[in-house]
Amino acid sequence: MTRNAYYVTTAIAYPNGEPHIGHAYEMIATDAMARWKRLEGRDVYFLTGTDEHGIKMVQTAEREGVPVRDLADRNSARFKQLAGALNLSNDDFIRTTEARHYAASQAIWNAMVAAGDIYEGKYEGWYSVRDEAYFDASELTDGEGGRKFAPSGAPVEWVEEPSYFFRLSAFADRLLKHYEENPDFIGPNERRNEIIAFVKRGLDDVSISRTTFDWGIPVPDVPGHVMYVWVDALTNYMTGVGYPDVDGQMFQRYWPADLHVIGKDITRFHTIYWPAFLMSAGLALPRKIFAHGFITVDGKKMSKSLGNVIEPFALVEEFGADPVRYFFLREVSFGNDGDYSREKFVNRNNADLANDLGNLAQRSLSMINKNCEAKVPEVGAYSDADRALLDLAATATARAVKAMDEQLVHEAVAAIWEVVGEANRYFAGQEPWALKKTDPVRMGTVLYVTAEVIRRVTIPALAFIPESAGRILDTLSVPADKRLLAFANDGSALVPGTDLPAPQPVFQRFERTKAE
Ligand code: ME8
Repeated sequence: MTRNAYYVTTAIAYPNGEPHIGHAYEMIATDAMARWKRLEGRDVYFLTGTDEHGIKMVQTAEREGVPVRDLADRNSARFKQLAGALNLSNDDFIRTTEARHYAASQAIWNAMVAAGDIYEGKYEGWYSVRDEAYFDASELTDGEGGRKFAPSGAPVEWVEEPSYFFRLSAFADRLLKHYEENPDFIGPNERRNEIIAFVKRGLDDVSISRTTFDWGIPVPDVPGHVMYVWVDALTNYMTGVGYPDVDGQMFQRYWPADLHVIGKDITRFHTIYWPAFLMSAGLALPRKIFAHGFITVDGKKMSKSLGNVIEPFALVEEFGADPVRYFFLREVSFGNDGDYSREKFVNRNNADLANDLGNLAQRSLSMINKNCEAKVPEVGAYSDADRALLDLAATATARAVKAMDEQLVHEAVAAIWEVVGEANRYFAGQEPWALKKTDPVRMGTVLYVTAEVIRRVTIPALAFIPESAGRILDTLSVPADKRLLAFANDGSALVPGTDLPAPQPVFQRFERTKAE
């Protein structure tokens, strides 16, 4: 029997600044997947949160002249607020500064010690604070004044410290075997190929403790050492389901995770370090890690100096959560980089939401309200066009299910909106307003088919634009317990004679230039 539980996570963001549009994007996409699995009837657990330790947090706090805990509290609250603003359906929000997470991180550390995979040594090397990684001298480039830079362009400094190491080098073969036997473990394929090539070159052991600062989780029984932030960060996924209580209900039910959604820059940590830590600790590996691309603004990398940073709160405030969600889900091929521009945003919103879905729902439902006593119309005989449209909706949902299983969110949205487009052509072609006098029975059938197709597309749309889709289903009097994909078919079609409330417009048009 395939299990019904489904555990999905986002990466946990660093709260060393305000959330940006890249963070919002990852939240939106992961939420769409979580909601989709719920629509499929799965028992979903969805975790997001903040990654609050590490040198970056310490340095930002120093620059701002605030205690690091205050910085973490302030910005973590903003991420939590963003989850609310974007209408995320997360079941928990984890902070790595919580006591439960200390317990989990120390437990996995102890398990790796017991397995003989942690040893004491000394670390010296070129370290980039921004990348949080040491680099080989051969990877560095020389800059002005003898300074050296990592491949990312971040400056590096020579660091020497006593450190504990994780025996990652011993895991290369086991990891390669795992990738081989589980071809879906890393997605998309491009990332999988990169990782396999990287691991095949051999792995170095990793330094996993720090002594130069104390903002971290203490290494058990070793005063003066805190864990390297990635050891504790990755462990959050297990803390969220009750680790170290491996016999507990939550861990039994949800671990291993079905899907970690992350950005492409942190693929190595998730597909090399994380499975190796888990293998060492004797724990099951997540089923899949999927890396999405990066969001640029007007074709450029977002940066404070370019002044093109798009503030997710400002977007939601101006446009509302659903148009923002829709834009990113539909416009960006999940797994590839994507671009935000106001023009593209407004075009998408106006075409797909305000015109195609919004106008169709408003026009057809207003006609029903006026001409069919505000009840689901009676149906005459179906024409070929009626059947073709209803069938198209069924196949589109099936295509969307398949696409969502492969994290091709944009394809799932496109499949559903293809039906919306077809329904518009159908409505315009059938001209129900002209049938009013000539053939009222046929008019009722056309309005019925239109309303029924709106129901069929709006159920899957609940994953993408939950609030608006919910309001459309309200105006179709679809009961709450019938809002699952299993009901988006013939057997649960609208019942003629059902009372319908007066329709209210659900979407808005926006202007390409912002009013000052
Ligand atoms: O990496 N477009 O935190 P983070 C799309 N704490 N996604 C982006 C992005 C952009 N422009 N910029 C960042 C961390 N992201 C760690 C994660 S997980 C155990 C620890 C994504 O705040 C990024 O790829 O730098 C990552 O998945 C997430 O936002 C958090 O990034």
